[in-house]
Amino acid sequence: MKTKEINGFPFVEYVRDTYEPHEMTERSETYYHWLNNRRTVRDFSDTPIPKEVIENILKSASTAPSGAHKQPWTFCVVSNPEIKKQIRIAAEEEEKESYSKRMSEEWLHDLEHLGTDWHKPFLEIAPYLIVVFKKAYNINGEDKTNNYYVNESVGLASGFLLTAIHNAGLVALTHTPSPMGFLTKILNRPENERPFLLIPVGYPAEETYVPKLERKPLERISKFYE
Ligand code: IYR
Repeated sequence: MKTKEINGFPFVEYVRDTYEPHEMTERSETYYHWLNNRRTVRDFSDTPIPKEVIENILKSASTAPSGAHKQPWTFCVVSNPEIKKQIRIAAEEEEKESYSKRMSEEWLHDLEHLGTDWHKPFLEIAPYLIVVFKKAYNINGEDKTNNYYVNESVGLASGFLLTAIHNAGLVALTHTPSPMGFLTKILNRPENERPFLLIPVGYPAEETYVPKLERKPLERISKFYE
């Protein structure tokens, strides 16, 4: 491995996989078709998953770029049935309140086609709950240090997490019970961490249906300036 110093810091030579244009086209198309099969799933099987798979998925998520390479995230992995139950009870309490009082008519209307409601049985059924926390700042003993672009960074890591889950042949739900403060309490997280997403992971239930969705075509999601 070739190395050198830049401004007194160690750098390593970046070694790339590169492809001819035709191969690049084929690979990018194959990847798109593979990724287009990812779906958010709400019905999980309780079939166990090797812990090592979850560990690899987390390592993949943590390869995401982050502001100043601070990696401002903690992935809490819950498989303990008692803790899952506590999370379900607390989430359903908040969701009941949201669906009946806090969400607007327009919001409820926008969700109708997804078939969601306040019941969250998947929080106990899925073998793993990955609770993503963002670190607003770092605590090192008495010292506090900054993180940068925290939402962007943790959003990117969560995206990497979802593709890693898809690659393992598993499914996930990006769940956002609101407000999420109960996760800080139940998981006993420090004051610098804020809950970001709650992601049940597992195999899909034996017979699983997902909403029939259309994805926006390229023309509606992009504009080329040539
Ligand atoms: N957090 C609620 C409601 C909900 C909100 C959106 I925006 C969704 O895309 C789906 C659900 C819930 O998880 O049910």
